[in-house]
Amino acid sequence: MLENHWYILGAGAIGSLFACQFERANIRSTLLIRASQTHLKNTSKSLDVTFLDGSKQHFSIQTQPSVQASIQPSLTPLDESPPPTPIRQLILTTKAHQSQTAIDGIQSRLTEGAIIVVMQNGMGVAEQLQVQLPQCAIFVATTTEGAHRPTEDSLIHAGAGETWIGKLPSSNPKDCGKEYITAQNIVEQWQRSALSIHYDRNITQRLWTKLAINCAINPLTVKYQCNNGALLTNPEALQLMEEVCQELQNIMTAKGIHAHSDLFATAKQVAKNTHSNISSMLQDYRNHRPTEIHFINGYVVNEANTLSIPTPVNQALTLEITNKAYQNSLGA
Ligand code: KPL
Repeated sequence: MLENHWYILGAGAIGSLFACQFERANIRSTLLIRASQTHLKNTSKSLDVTFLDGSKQHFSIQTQPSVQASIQPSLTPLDESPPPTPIRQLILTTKAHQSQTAIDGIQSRLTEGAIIVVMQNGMGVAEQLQVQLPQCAIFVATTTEGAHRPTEDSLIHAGAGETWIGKLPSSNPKDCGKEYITAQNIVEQWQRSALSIHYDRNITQRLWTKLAINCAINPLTVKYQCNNGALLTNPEALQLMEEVCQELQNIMTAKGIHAHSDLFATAKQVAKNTHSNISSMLQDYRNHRPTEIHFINGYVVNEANTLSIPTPVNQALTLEITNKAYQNSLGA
């Protein structure tokens, strides 16, 4: 039986959207946020949310620091925060490259059998957590909900999407039945919210299709400094997009993962549907933040290497974006 309380680690647009939609559905949520944002006490975060129908609502979401007092050097024993509560159900919505540090901050609060749902762009983190936290049940989710935070205390739910939850193949097949039931329970609970939530028995296929789309769009928007839709009128970008998709298709075929549809056609359709979007990678680049390139194209290159499949285009893009982002960070 699931508890009616989720901790959310990663208070970006998607983490905040889930927290607010959960509150509306009477599912308790606590945002775990950096100490600098919480003044080190359990407190709450104000958010003015604009929903899809244009209606607005003010939320006060419970927050806790995402780093325990014992490993936060600036905290003194005089700190008045209550002892950290155990975490039994967690959604990880940080950027992929922030996951390890974020998890380290709360690891000692995770209970035996804690449920962790990893919901972020890119891949590799859930597999890493399966190894690092064998006592936890790791699930993965992928969402197409569109949300952004124009300011620190406002959130806009800009596009209706769908969220799919599933389990990566288990290293221990005897756990499969139990995990299937837990995944179904998570879906049933989250379906009480206004979000569209589904279970996916073959989530790997969905994750790889999403990965292919991110590989084909995100680095190219940084390379050409353009919005998603502009890639479609740039013949050089389209050529690279097609090659990236072909490399992804080769790896997926070798791994026995069937794409939902033709990857290049899907990537072009997503670029068209999100025409005026500034991709998450270009947003990170423009804000001088680290990009997710190593969990997107870089992850693909590593997987391909283990299968001895050539991925020259993904490799070149990984290198180019890494260098470009580094140069950019020097100018920050
Ligand atoms: O997921 C995205 C991202 O920006 O990370 C896409 C699908 C490219 C939409 O912008």
